[in-house]
Amino acid sequence: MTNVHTAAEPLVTTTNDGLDERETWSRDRLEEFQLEKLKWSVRHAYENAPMYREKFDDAGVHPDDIREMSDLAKFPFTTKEDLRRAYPFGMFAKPLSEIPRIHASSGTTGRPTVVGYTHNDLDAWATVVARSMRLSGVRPGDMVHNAYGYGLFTGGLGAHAGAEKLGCTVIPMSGGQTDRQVQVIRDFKPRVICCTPSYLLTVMDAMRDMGLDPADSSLEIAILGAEPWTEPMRQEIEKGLGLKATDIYGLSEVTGPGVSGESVDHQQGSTVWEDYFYPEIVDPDDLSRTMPDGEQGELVFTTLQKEALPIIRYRTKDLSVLLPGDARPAFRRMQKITGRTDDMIILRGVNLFPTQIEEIAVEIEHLTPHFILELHRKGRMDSLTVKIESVPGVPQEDITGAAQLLRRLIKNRIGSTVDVETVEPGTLPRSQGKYKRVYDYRMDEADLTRS
Ligand code: DLL
Repeated sequence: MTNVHTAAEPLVTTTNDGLDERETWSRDRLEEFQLEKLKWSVRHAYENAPMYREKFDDAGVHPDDIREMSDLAKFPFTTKEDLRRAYPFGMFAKPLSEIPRIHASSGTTGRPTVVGYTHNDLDAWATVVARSMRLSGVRPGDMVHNAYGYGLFTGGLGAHAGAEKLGCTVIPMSGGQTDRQVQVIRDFKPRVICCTPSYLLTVMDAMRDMGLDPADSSLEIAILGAEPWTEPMRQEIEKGLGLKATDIYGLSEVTGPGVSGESVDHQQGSTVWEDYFYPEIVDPDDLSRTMPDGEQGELVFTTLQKEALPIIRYRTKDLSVLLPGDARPAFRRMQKITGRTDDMIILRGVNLFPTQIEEIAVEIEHLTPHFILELHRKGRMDSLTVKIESVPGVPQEDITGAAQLLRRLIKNRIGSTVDVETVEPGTLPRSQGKYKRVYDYRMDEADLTRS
């Protein structure tokens, strides 16, 4: 047994097979720990972050009200807007002198949200990423090609620290310069790649363009996240590269990648590191309703040990379901994210998520997984065009047939009538990180119609 230093609970024992002791706890032991840490975290937020004191006072709640985990539901939510209002450092519960690192997430609109970490927070973050990677089949001594972006985005440095902590050799590639990435994979022969699923498609295409068969690469494990992706996409990636693809989830407001990670043996949703992040599922249409495990809703997280930026009941806007543990029985899993409440497209009254289109598109022969969605407004009617690349070298009549099939399957399975436009291979923008799939021109066109 060796001792490893981690966050607020300073010493965690590591058993010889590399699991830290908490990973082997019973549910009861974990719940006891969670309650103790929740009390600490709520009090820490109240006493050191004025926004929380104000919020809790307004809601008539106090840290003393936490007697059991279910008391958390009495506390108000935290939102991205709270962080934006506090821009840049207003929600920090520690002075900057104790914060060696900041990150920020740009979001699609408005000010970025800025997050900070103490040394203990950074260590805790590395611990959860290391656990996630281990669960994905990565072992000390493996070489890890890290193509998550380094910088303000948490992906690059987060995955990097976790892989180092696990005892791997890290290639700090960051995103972009895809031809160079392919060369490095060919020459250094990493076993593991970390990047967004859409960027891995870009890398696969680049391999093919360079005359290489992606299945011949040294890669055996891909740890993919930062954006929604579907089971058919997993199969496409696994088949193309001849590897196992696992999911990693996280968000900067809660820590970064590693809030949960998926077991390579099960590939059935990712294990939430509940000793650091307490998950709840709430009904997005009635936030006062906490949903039981097994039911879908919006994920909400409370940090249990974070020092620099404690987060109480953060509304992620991500839709998921909490499930019983698999590889780490005490820790619940979350089902793969199907979409964000923000990404939901309402097309003439029918709700749809880009992932539903991905699921169908990836299965159709002669079409590639490269597609974007364009929303237009024609008069009073909204319309959705799926622009999708065809496979190189396929005769036009087969491409037309594939486009018709896609249109029909979307109508049958989702209930929406869409336009499908196939485009030449290689003409849509390629992902360099998080892929922007939806282009919404409806507001511009509504303005044009009015003027
Ligand atoms: O994307 C952290 C991360 C980096 C996770 C690398 C995994 C790998 P943000 O930039 O703050 O942080 O974006 C967080 O990305 O609320 C989800 O909507 C989405 N997201 C993250 N991981 C997944 C995933 C990072 N595995 C937002 N599946 C989250 C689906 C994901 N969506």
